[in-house]
Amino acid sequence: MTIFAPKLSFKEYIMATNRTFTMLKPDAIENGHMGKIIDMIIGAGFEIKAMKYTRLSEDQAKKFYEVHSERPFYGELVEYMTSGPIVAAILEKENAVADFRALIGATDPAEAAEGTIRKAYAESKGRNAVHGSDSDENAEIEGKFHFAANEIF
Ligand code: IDP
Ligand code: MG
Repeated sequence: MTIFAPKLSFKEYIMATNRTFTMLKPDAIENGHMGKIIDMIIGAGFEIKAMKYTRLSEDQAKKFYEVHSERPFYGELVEYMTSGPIVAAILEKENAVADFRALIGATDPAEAAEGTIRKAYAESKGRNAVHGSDSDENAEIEGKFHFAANEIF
């Protein structure tokens, strides 16, 4: 990756590398873990730049997980992600994407390390409590998918 990536100003580039996007998924809300998970996120040094309690429409969930549309679990994933409210948030911290993926742990809670959010709160590989962007590019796309410019601080 080049420092001065096309279409990004230097300021935007710096911002992008320090931000990630998360969702507390329907199982986390349903199981009463919202407050504890937000507490873990803040305790790990992430600053909340945008946050909303909302519910994904079927169209939104399909679009958000479009990259998985050919996978056998896509239908189940869309159904689950629209089954109840979520919390969407943009988080800021140095090295945000990688540090947040470390905080949430492996996709399957059976493989997630001790001390991670998924180890503590995920039910299964599908119902795994929390989403975390996998790259700076996706963090920006996913953040913009959920928030208007005037909702981001
Ligand atoms: P990630 O959330 O750790 O990045 P991905 O492989 O990108 O994991 O999958 C996206 C989401 O799809 C997972 O968080 C999980 O909710 C769901 N998912 C992934 N693999 C499976 C599976 O094998 N069965 C059911 N759901 C799955
Ligand atoms: Mg992923």
